[in-house]
Amino acid sequence: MIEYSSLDDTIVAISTPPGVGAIGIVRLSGNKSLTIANDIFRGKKLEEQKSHTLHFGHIVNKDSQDIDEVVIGIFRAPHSYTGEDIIEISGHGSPFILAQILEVCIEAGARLALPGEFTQRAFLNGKMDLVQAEAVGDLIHATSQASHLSALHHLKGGYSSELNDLRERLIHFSALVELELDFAEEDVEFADRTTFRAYLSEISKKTHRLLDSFKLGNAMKNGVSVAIIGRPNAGKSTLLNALLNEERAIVSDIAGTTRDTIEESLNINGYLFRLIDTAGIRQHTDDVIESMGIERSMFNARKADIIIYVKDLLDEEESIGWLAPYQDKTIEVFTKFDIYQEKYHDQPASTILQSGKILLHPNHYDIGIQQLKEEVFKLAIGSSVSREDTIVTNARHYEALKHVADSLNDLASGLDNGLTGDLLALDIRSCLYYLGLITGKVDVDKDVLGAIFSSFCIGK
Ligand SMILES: Nc1nc2c(ncn2[C@@H]2O[C@H](COP(=O)(O)OP(=O)(O)OP(=O)(O)O)[C@@H](O)[C@H]2O)c(=O)[nH]1
Ligand SMILES: [Mg+2]
Repeated sequence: MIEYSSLDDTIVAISTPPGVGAIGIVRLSGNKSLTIANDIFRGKKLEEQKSHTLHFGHIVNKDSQDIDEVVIGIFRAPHSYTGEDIIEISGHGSPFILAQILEVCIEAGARLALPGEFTQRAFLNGKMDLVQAEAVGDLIHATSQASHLSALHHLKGGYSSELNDLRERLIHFSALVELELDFAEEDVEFADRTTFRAYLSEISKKTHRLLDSFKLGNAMKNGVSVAIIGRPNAGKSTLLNALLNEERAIVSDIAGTTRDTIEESLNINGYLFRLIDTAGIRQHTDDVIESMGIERSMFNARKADIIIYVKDLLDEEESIGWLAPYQDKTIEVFTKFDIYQEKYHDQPASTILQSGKILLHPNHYDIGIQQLKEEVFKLAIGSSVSREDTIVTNARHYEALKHVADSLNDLASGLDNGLTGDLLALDIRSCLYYLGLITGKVDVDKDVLGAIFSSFCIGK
């Protein structure tokens, strides 16, 4: 875990990813950035240059030997990402050269940055709140259009301003209640209880909307896991391949073909879905490897956000009873309708198809697959929360919001029961505290900060 570091040091890191590239960037932040850069740079005197300017020159080692031809960018405090003096050295993108530039920066007095330390400084220097800092991490790790858009919305401060609005209105009421306490003997009421009660219902509704959005937020950020489950030979791997539109899994008429789980990503309407093909589940098997695969399938089914249960229409055996508790997250798909029709003389699909179930026919597989994608999307994302709304994507925020909802509840019943001002003030404070935890307006535990920033990459 990252140490809560001192802001006095000047930190340095390679900010571009490891490996060979056209250019690579070494970044310095801190009050000695300009002096350090000046010491190792042959070109204009950097300390005399204006902010937001670029300068061509050479980086040299302590024996004055050239390391690289570079362009240096100057961003002076407070108008920089971290709020401190920042120097960006753009050199040639060779890991060897960049490591040497890093080394001379350290020799000249910089310290190697910890993961996320640049962003941590931006937070500590008040350039962004905690929600925005976390959004930077989410932006870097965004893997789909949905996660990208939501991280951007958080980074721009949309979410923060919504939370701050809630906080400010609570603070206003809290101030009035506290004022009443100062005039306790006079029995005055500055804070209008009826207005406040109405306002409480409003913020409680907002909080619950944010809490509800977490299902979608989690799906945006981490993707939705979809386990493809069914008996051996039902056509699970065939279905996976069709969804992915590539021959990813081995398909054969031998039962037990898939033995280990196969995981692949699929993008539906800009959201990431993680499809997991599993070994066919049958109750009795003596094959040790197969039974291990089956156990894993059951585990995946339990863990998955959504289950696609694949059933061969000709398979007479009972469907798998243990899936019953997961009915709400299960979509049933029938396969081998072509063989079924042959056997039962062109039975129309309507005779076996009930609503909400999907039939795959090899002659128009595409239609069934499209329908299945829509069902999966509907089940996972739903339509309760619009994408334009603020969406909670972070488990830490979700936990804090649950506490906010609880303390709002306590406050409301306190008001309804005519609780005295001093006790109301306590509940308001608890509510404000949990709201403040999300944006970092109150002192956030150092370990929590450490955990947040250590998940960033070095150089960010
Ligand atoms: N006729 C017909 N054959 C199908 C259909 N779907 C799958 N198959 C065939 O059924 C056999 C089994 O398909 P797989 O996709 O390997 O089945 P699985 O469920 O992955 O099987 P395991 O991995 O053994 O659990 C293959 O020969 C497929 O070509 C279908 O709709 N109609
Ligand atoms: Mg298979």
